[in-house]
Amino acid sequence: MTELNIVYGSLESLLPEVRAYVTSKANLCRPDRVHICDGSPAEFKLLIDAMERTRTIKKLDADRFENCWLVDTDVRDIARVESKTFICTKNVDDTVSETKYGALSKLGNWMSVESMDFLLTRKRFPNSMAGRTMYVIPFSMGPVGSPLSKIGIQLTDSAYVVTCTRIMTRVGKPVLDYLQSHPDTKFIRCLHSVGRSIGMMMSWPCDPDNTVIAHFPERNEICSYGSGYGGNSLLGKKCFALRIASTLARDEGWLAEHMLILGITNPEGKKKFIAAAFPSACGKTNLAMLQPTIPGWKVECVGDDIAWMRYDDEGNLRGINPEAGFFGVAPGTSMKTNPYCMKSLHKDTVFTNVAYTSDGGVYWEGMDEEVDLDSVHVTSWDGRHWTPESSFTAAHKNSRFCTPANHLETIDPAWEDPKGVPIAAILFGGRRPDTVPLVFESFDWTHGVFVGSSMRSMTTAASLEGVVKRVQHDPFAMRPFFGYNFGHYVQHWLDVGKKPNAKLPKIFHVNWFRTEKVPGAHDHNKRKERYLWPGFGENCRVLEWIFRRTDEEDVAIKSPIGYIPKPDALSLDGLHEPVKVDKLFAVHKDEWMNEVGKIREYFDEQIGSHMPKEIVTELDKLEERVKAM
Ligand code: SAT
Ligand code: MN
Repeated sequence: MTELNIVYGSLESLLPEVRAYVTSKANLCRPDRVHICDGSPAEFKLLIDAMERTRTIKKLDADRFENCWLVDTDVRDIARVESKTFICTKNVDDTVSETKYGALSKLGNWMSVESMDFLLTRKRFPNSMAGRTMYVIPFSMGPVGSPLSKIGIQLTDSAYVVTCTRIMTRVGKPVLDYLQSHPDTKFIRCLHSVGRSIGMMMSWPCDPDNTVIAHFPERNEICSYGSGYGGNSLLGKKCFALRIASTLARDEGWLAEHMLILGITNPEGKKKFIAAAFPSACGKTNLAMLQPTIPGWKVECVGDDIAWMRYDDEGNLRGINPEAGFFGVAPGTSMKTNPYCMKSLHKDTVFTNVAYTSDGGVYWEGMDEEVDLDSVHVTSWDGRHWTPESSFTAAHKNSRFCTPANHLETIDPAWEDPKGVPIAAILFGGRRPDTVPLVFESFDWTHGVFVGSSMRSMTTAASLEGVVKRVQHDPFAMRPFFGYNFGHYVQHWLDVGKKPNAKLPKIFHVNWFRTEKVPGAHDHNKRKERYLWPGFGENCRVLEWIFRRTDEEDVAIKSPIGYIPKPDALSLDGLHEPVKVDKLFAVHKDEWMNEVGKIREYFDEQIGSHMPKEIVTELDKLEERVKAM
């Protein structure tokens, strides 16, 4: 064992258990230096210097962008890699279901603890940090000290990861102080290295061929090798706050979900909180920051990606946003679609894989009104000269902004309340061009859990494997994020609903993305479709209906799939263009027979006997109602 070369902070500031973790991993990964993060401005300067030396980072025009930075990654390291993401448990059964046909479900990717340990400690991590600094980041998911929060220690050899983690979580001294005064606190061990091979670029080392992201829920550990991007490397996010946290939540009786939380206030000043689960890159950020178009209503943002929810003593399900920043998809974000967000991106923001303009700004698809393309040159994310006529995109489709939550004008006053906010409604949703109406309400909790279990959505660029467009099953928008067997997860949701004196949120399904064919477009190669609903700020009209339903207002009628708005119950006054309400809410027998078939096939093929009986019964009941149409 060699002496560690500590260049910042001191080992003594760490609890003995943390120190032992740092030492053992440093001995495996062999960094040249160790830096213990305190979260200070001085440290920030060191990180920026380090990234400027490797030409990883570019400063944006300081007149318009205060302390804003641009990073371009290796072209092979641009999204989460689901096929290389594993959950490692003693029993296979704890992670994946055996399906009706005896195969292993694709919901959850299992590898044995022994095989993964061998791979990581013998093949991947030895010497993986040679020549680099190992940063030790003490971080808290959720406000430091909140009973709903959890602590992690991330070790990483990427200054970029430290910089983003400082935005996305609470890091450094307050966390170390908390640990010192609460030495029994359980912490999650998070090891990350960009890898031994430096790839093609000095500015973005990575090892894409050997990337592996492993979770060990039984020992509260995450190990990620080979990628520096997003959910692969910011381990507090999907790895900890969803995969590991979902198993903690199962054991401790709460919920860790892929959900935004927003606060909505009606013109009379009454406020409610809504949580909503959509797959990655389906508009959670836009909904969380929505600017209502109907007068008198206000929407404020608690979080845009992850919700941790737990009952309080009065039986209210209360949620916190465990994160402290937004890691949002850039393309499509504009003054038209998300004005509050756009305004907050001018300070303390790190952009990754967006395009660069010759006047020191940024550009991405959708920003056409913000950037005068006639007066600037645009360099695409991968370094090519770009014009609107180019055959490639300026920004990568999964390019991101990483920005502090407290810069948002509409951040909710209660967003850091350690008690969390009471959740009145839960929304599920996805991108569905057909079949699914704009909104429907489940009949009860069990039916709502069925609705979450049977969600489907169009693939997006948030995953490396999501390039081919198709509708895929994405139960609870958690498909890539389950920390344990999906059948057990559904059972946990049912159990949560059975808690005595629980004030259960109502469960809804929304679909902003239903389309109709444009008349006259017969050419199959150019099948043109148009959205039936304007979306964005106008989605507040749907939220208004949901708000009224949580007050038990008589504004719904029964359909075979759930309650839908009574005719005229959805406020449509002031819409710029008339909408075709009939088409938006149509429930077609043939489409739903097909849907039922797809869901049954999925349940059989992916969940098998692990699916709770109550959920299969819900599917049978749906089929009967649809058949009777
Ligand atoms: O890359 S992340 O996993 O952080 C973002 C997402 O896919 O939702
Ligand atoms: Mn997400």
